[in-house]
Amino acid sequence: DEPGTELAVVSLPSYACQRHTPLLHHNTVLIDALSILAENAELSENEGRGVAFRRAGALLKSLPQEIRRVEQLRGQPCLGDHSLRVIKEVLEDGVCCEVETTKESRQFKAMKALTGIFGVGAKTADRWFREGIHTPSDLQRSGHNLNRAQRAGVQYYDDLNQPVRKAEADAIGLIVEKAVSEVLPGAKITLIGGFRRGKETGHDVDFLITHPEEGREEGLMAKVVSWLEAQGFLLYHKTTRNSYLESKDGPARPPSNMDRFERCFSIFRLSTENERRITQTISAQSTLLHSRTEPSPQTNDQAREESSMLSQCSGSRSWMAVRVDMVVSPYSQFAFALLGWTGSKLFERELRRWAVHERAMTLSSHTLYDSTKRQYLRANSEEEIFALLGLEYIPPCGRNA
Ligand code: 8DG
Ligand code: MN
Ligand code: MN
Repeated sequence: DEPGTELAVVSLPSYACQRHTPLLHHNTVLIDALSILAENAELSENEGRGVAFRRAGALLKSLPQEIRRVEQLRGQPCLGDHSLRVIKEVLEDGVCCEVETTKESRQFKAMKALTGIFGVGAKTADRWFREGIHTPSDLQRSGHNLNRAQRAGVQYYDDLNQPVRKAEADAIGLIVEKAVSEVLPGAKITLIGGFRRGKETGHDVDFLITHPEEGREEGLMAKVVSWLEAQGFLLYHKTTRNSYLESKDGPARPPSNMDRFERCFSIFRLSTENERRITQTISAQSTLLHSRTEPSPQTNDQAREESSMLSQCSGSRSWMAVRVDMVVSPYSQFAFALLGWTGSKLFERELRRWAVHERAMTLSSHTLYDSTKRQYLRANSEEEIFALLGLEYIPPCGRNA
């Protein structure tokens, strides 16, 4: 044995929000195996099982060293019998039978391909799978009626299944910044989601928008979307208005984990030419905000035509479709929205679980409610929210659970 491999690792705290989970870690092979089983559970709508595998994976991501023997994990939380069995098998045999079988299964492959279509969730994909539809092409041939989101999802399938790179996220950031400053001077945008956690690629780009004067942000999303649409930047968008003020069940308890901000799920048309120019502009430390070099307006129909033409003669693409999420928050809720939308999804879930079980508090992307004091707690920064929860501050790069 190499020296050091038998060293017991200090036992880590069990909630992911109590520890740092870096982007780069030491147990990729084990985590990949557990992620397959988590994904399969999620696609089978077995949420509890999915979370168990995700928690086990996140624990391994937090470990400061590579695990060589399962005994090194003795005393660690979050590792159930099933996860330990998988880990042991991978360490001893290089692969885990259950993981390999899952990866190769027709159902798993089909469910992944179908839920890879924007607008298609596990329920719909499962129904289609039972009808013998296994791929997006099967779906197109089936003649099923698709909703607007799903039609866009099929149309831009290839682009949307390419990882979005940081440079592209930055290019879109400048476009959104321009849109926001045009329709409401003084409004601010923040890059959230995976890119804020330091990821170099993502499945989409997420932005949070606010204005320092409370109330000025009302109706902002519709204006931003109109501006973007008029400039030809949007291939698809669905805007949901703020339902926070109308809620009857109290702000700390929105239905499920969905929040009630004004938001927009969209697909951007990012000109690759534009991206190159913008990236150059960023490196030159200047800003696009005052230049007059937007791409010429183009209608959705033109874009669509171009898309189908280009898919026939690939290699000469001048633009790409990119998923973009935008959320607008009132200034007073900004810190909560920032914390709630930075992720990861598991980190968020762990924060809420910690709040309820360890502090008798309810955390949402709007507020923090203290059930013992029966009052809402205000906060102006993420640091303050961690402090109110009795947690050490974990910066975004440590939230990659
Ligand atoms: P990726 O895109 O890089 O693949 O990963 P990500 O950025 O971490 O995932 P995401 O799916 O874009 O979600 C970003 C964060 O936004 C994540 O922590 C969960 C959060 N989020 C949603 N939908 C909602 C919602 O309806 N309410 C709240 N509060 N948060 C949400 O995705
Ligand atoms: Mn994201
Ligand atoms: Mn998103």
